[in-house]
Parts: sequence; structure tokens; C-alpha cells
Amino acid sequence: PATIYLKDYTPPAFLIDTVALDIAIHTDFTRVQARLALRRQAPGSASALELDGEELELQALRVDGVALPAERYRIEGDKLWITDLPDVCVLESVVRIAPDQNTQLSGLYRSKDGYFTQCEAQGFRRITYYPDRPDVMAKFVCRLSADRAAFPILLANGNPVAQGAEENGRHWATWEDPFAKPAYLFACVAAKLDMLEDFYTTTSGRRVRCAVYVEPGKLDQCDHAIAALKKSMKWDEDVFGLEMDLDHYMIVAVGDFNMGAMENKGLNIFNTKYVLARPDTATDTDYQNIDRVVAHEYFHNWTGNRVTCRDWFQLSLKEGLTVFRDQQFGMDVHSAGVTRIQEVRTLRAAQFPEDAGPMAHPIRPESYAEINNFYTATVYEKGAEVIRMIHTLIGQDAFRKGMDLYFARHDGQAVTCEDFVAAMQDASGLDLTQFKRWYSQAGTPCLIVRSEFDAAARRYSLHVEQQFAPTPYEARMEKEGLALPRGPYHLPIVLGLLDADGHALPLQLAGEATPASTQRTLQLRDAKQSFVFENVAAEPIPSLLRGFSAPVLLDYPYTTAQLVHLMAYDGDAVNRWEAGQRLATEILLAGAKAVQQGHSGSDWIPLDYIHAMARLLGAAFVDGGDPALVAEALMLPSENVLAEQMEVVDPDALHAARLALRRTLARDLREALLAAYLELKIDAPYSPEGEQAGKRALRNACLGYLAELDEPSAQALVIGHFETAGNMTDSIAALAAVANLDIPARHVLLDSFYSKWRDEALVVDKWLQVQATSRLPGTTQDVRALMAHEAFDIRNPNKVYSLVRAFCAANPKHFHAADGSGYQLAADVILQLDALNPQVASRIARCFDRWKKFDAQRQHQARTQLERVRAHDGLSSDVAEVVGKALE
Ligand code: DPP
Ligand code: ZN
Repeated sequence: PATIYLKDYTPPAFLIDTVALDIAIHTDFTRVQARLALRRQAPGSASALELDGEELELQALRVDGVALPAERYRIEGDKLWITDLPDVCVLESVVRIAPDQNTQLSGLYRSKDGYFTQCEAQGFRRITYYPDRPDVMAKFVCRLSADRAAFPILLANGNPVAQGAEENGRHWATWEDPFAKPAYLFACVAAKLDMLEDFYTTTSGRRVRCAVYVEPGKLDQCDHAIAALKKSMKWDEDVFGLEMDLDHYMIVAVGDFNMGAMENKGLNIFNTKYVLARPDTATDTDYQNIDRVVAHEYFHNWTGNRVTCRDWFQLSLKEGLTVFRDQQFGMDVHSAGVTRIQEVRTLRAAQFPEDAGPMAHPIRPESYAEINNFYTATVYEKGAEVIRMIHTLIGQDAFRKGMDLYFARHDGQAVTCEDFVAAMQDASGLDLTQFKRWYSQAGTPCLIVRSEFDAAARRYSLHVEQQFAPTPYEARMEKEGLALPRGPYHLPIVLGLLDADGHALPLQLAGEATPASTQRTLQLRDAKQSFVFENVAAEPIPSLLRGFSAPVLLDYPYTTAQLVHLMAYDGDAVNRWEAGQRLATEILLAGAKAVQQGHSGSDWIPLDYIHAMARLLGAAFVDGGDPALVAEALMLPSENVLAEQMEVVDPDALHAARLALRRTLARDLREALLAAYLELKIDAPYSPEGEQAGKRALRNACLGYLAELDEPSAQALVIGHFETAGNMTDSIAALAAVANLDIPARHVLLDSFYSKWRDEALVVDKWLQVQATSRLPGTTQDVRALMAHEAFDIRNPNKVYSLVRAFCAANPKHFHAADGSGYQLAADVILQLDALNPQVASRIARCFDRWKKFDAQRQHQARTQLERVRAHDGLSSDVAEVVGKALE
């Protein structure tokens, strides 16, 4: 596929003031008429109009009412060029499209109950000829028509302005969006849907109608989404002073959707997964995800829609910022500590490996082949970390001023990441020139920190060195002559120092007269930099990067005793958790080595660790204890995260070591785990919020450990948990545990679960997922068998994600099987999917990212499959880019 470069950006020759669309949906085809009011940016120049169009059947083209002669336009691939246009004119086009055949789910497509759209990033060109680029912002009017009985609901962006009947049982509706927007924010829906509505009044008195549309019969699963929407509206007013700017805010849920959700102006379209919830169908995690995704899409109304991206290289401008905003919202409405811990875990599980692999890219890449491949953990999650660092460096008040300035300068514009950073710099007065390296350098930097204590001088020094090795991305840029000089990062190190009793020390930096506080934010700028603290009586234990203040790897030679101390006493919840993870990682890596050397025992598990975990569990029940945090601490680092730490990954050894540690903890803490399990039983009616969810998380974590005891009584406990579960959180916890057990009850439970929920698609997804992630031998064959099951549909992204991606991304033991059977399964699915839905195929292909970290035999197996995929005729640019870079 052709590579597209940021350096080649040129402004569009023509702008569009208004767009009038007429979309007529018929049984076999849809006819789209578009009237574009064009205006040349540089009047008098001769440049041609460049329009994008994909899979469109052109039927008519008129300029100012006159049919365009053939010599005035030219179609080349997915481009339509028109020459000799006046500076101001109206272009009309008529095309036919086939949404019923649209399996890519990009553009206008058919799903069960009707027709839906997805236009980000480049779906609008599959609806009509248009300059499909975000820097062309226009006001849209959309007339939509369809059969009234089959598709009673007709929606588009903005406000409803008229509607009526047509002949043959058809009807129409016209919607007008008062805000100029890029085409990627266009949406329309023609479907049979049920609707739940509510109202929200903004501070300035606008009464906003909030509506959630879902498939018929699912109204009892909408309450949470609508509540989340109202909470988000309030939060954005309170925290950022940003109000809803339309009278209608609609969320439409659809079961076939490539991504999570889409922030189309006033008409969000959501994957059902992030809308539908009822206590018996959705888990606590699902409820929280709904809060977060609803908030995320709502927050986009300002950060993304009112101010959008100039080009797709700037994607992180809206995504990093909006993820940061939904994270802050999550910390405010849920537990701050737990929310942050979960984000750090996600970053390590998804973004760090990406940054270390063949698809590594900075949050603003210089080039791409397929933009759909750049909706990544780097652009989103690392992008959010970069915004968070600005927030940490300049402080909350200056950050708010920076946001205000950003909107004052750029409301209604399509801008760049530089524009955002400039607003933050101007509002705060902090020079962010060096900071901008975070936008252009790929890879996870490593901080090597060493400490030095001078008892006589009562001086404690931290010497910090930054390492920022180049990635394949930089090598590629180098080859293309685009390499930028790399340099050290500017980042905040939030830290505290603990004494031997666990007290936080007052921190007095050299040159200061008195200690300022017990927690400081240091600014690191140099490749090597030292920080010196005065008046330190005894050697302290450093708590570094509190709250995960920068997305880096930390190399500090902690002893086991120090980590155990931090686990118990660190004042920062994230770092208490982090100390436990760090210790568990060391132990598990030693365990993997022991397994490789054929040691069968578990003498690599230090007793200190077991005792620390026992204390942790006990701490959930003392005053001020937080079961949710304890549940996080009980969770060992995943095999994939551990794999990143191994020179040559041995997935079998990692699996064996991790399982051995879980079993040892289960055996040694059995009484405490059982007591906690019994104690944490909840009798109150279900609520997905706060305290109850935390207790459930800990209770289910205890159950998970107890299930590792190879004993009938433990198995009976799991089965009882399943049978008495009053909500999906408990049911699925038991089912996931039993899916790992080779006992007769496994099939009984799985079968009964499926017969109960076969008509509830999102619950069936969970059923597929627990089987795909089972550790039992035969799982790969089970996944193949499930692909032939009536419950599976390769055209439905959620089904592919739940079964195939869960297997590839969350079952390393089987995906990385030495015989190559997991890789072969993945490649089979990629090839089958590529012709149907390249975006989803490409996401599966990403599971091969780390193939070069494995042993020669596995590398050979992976290469065989990757080459097989690459050799496939007519491969999509999506998969071609991923596989091509993996094989580079
Ligand atoms: N812009 C969308 C989102 O992140 C991507 N589907 O919310
Ligand atoms: Zn987003």
C-alpha cells in the first residue's frame, strides 16, 4: 500500500460551506444525492477539485445545474477530479450504493434492525463523492427516506426540521445540523428501534433532550447509559465549563460495529456493548465501561467536534485529550486509585508492547499506509498520558486556563497538536518546546534511577538517567530521510520518600530553606540529572513516579524488603499496587527460569511475598480498608506483560510459573481467602457502583484463587457460586473459573449458561470469551469448533473479538503453542475476514506483533503464517501494512 506522509499535507483547494444530502434507502440499493456549495480557497487559482469516492456508482454530476461534460472530470481509483470550476459554484452528484452488501461496516451499512453509518476515519467517501478530510468543515442538511413500516425511525445530526409521507409506504425526515463539521462526524440511521428519553438542563438554561435508541425489546437495558450521559454533561460543565450546544443528543446502539462508539455530532452511534446493561446481563466492569465510553463520546463534542483535527496525523489531538478527560471523569465518579491502576495495567498490557514492536509509532506519526491501523493504544492511551503529563507539570488551574485558551483560539477550526501545546504553554508560561518530543518520538523511555545516601551530610541523592532507544519506526523514518534528531524527554517525576516506619518524609531539595511537603513533582529534562534532598536522617525508600506520573519503564534496584515495605506503607495507592506488581514480576521471572531448568518445586516463591499478600488481604477488613484496591493487588501480572520482560519469551514456562504461584497463594492463604469470600457476601439489592462493586471484585478474586485448589470442596464452592449468582458479575466469575477446570461440571455449566442466554448477544460474547481464554488442553480445537457454532458469526465484530481476538491476545499459552496451531488459526481467520472486514482482520493480525521475541521454532511457525497472509491476492491495505511491518 502507498504511504501517506504528514510532510505532504496541503490545504484543500476548495472549502464547502453547505452540504445538502438526500439519502433514499430502497430494498436493493440506496441513492444518494449531494449538493455541495463550493468555494475556492485561493480565488483565481486553477487547481482542480479533488473528491474521494469508494464503491460508488456515479449516475449524474452537475455544476450550477448543468450536466458536467466528460472531459471536465476524471475518475482514478478512489479519486474524482474536476477541472475548470469557477471560484464559487454548486456541485450536485447522484450515486448509488449498496449498503446491504457493505460487510466492512464503514460508510452506510445494514445491520439487523436497519441502516447505520460509521464515517470515521474515511467512511463518508463510501456514501458520496466528497473531499473526505477533516479540515473541510461544512454545515449539513440531510433528508433521509425509507420504508415506514420497516424503518420507522429516521435520524441524522442536529435538529429535526421536517418530515412526511411518500408514496409506496415510504416516509422521509430532514435533519439540520447548525454546526459546521468534517464529514467523518456525519451520521444517519434508518431503523426499527425503541427509544428511552430524558432531559438535561444546562447551566445556561438549554433543555437538552437525551435519547437512547436500541433494538426493540431492550428498553430495560438503557437506564445506565442515559444516567451516564447526564452525569457526563454535568461533569464537563463543572470541571471544564463546557456545555452541550444542541437541543438533541442521541445515542443509537447497534450490534454490528467495528469500534466501541462514535462521537458523530448530536447522533452518537455505539456498539451495543457500551450501551446495554441490566444486572443479570452486564458485569460491574461493563457498567463502568459504559460510563467511560458514554462520557468519552460526549466529551468529544468539544474536544474533537467543536475543535477537530486538521489531518489524521493529528488524531491524538482529539483522542489523547478525550481519553484523558474520560479518565479524569472515571477518577471522579469511581475510585480514583482503582481507576488509575486499571489504566496503568492497560497501558502496560497494550501500549508498551506496541511501542516495542514493529508497529511502534509516536502519538503523532509522520506516516501511515492505512489510517484505520492508527486507532491504537499509542494514539489513545499514550496520548492521554502525554496530556496527563502536561496537566501534572503545569497544574490543574493552568491546565484549565489552557483549555479555555484552546477553545477561545480554535473553536470551529481544524487544528494540530502544536496548537494545543501552544495554548497550554501560553496559559501556563511553562516552556513546552522540549516536551513536544513526546509527539514525535516512538518507544517507551526507560528511567534508570540510582540513589546515594550520605549519612554524615544527611543528604540523599537520586541520579536519573534516561534511555530512549530507537524503534523500528525511527529506522524506517531514517531510511526515508525523515528522521528527526532524538533527544531526552521532559517529564514529571512525582515522588515521596518513606522512612523505616513507613512515614512520609518532608522533602527539602538542595537550596531550599525548609521542606515544602511530603510529595514533590520533579521536572526531568536532561539525559542525566540528579535530585538532592537535604536533612535526611536515615536512608529512605523512594516511592517514584507516583500515580504513574510518566509512561516510562523504571529501573531501580529495589530489594524484596523495600517492595514489601512500599506495598504496606506507600501513601500513593498506585505505587502500593506497583510495588506488589514489581515484586510479583521478579518472582515470576525467577519461577519461569526455574521451570525452564526443570525444577519442579516452588522454592522460588519467597515466604515474604506470601506474608505480604496475606497482610494485604487482611487489610481489606480493617477500618479504612478498600476491598477494590485489594482485589487489584491480588491480581498477578499477566503472562503477556511478563513476556515483555523476557529476552526470549517462553510462554509455557511463564504459564507454569504463574499458575504455580496462584496455587501456592491459594494453598497458603486458603483460610483467609475462604473467610474473606464468606465475609464479603452481599445481601443488598444489586448496584454496580462503588463499595458493592469493590466487595464483589475482591470476593470473586478470592473465589478465583480458591478454584485453583485441586479439590472437590473448592469446585463445589465455584459451582455453588454459579448456581446462586444474582448478577452477571458473579455468574461470569464462576464460569471463567470453571472453564479452566477439567471436571464434568464444566460442560454442564457452560451448556446451561448458553441455553439461558442464547438470545442475548452480549452475554453469548462472554460465553465465547471464557472458552477462548481457557487454559485447558484442546482450547485451540474448541475455538475452531466454536467458530462453526450457531452462536458465532464472522461478520459480527463483537463475536470475532470475543472468540478469536480473546484467544490470540489473552491466551498466550495456546496462541503461542510451539506446534504453530494457534498461529495457523489466527491466519485462517485473518484471511477469511480480510475480504469481509479488513479493519477487524487487521486487529487480529496485530496479535503477531511480538513474534520475533519468541524462540526459533515459534518464529518459524509465525513467519510461515505471516508470509502466507502476505502472499494472499488482493490483501487489504489494512492487513498488508500490519503484516508487512511485522515481516520487515
Ligand atoms: N472517534 C472514536 C472514538 O474514539 C473512534 N471510533 O471515540
Ligand atoms: Zn475518541
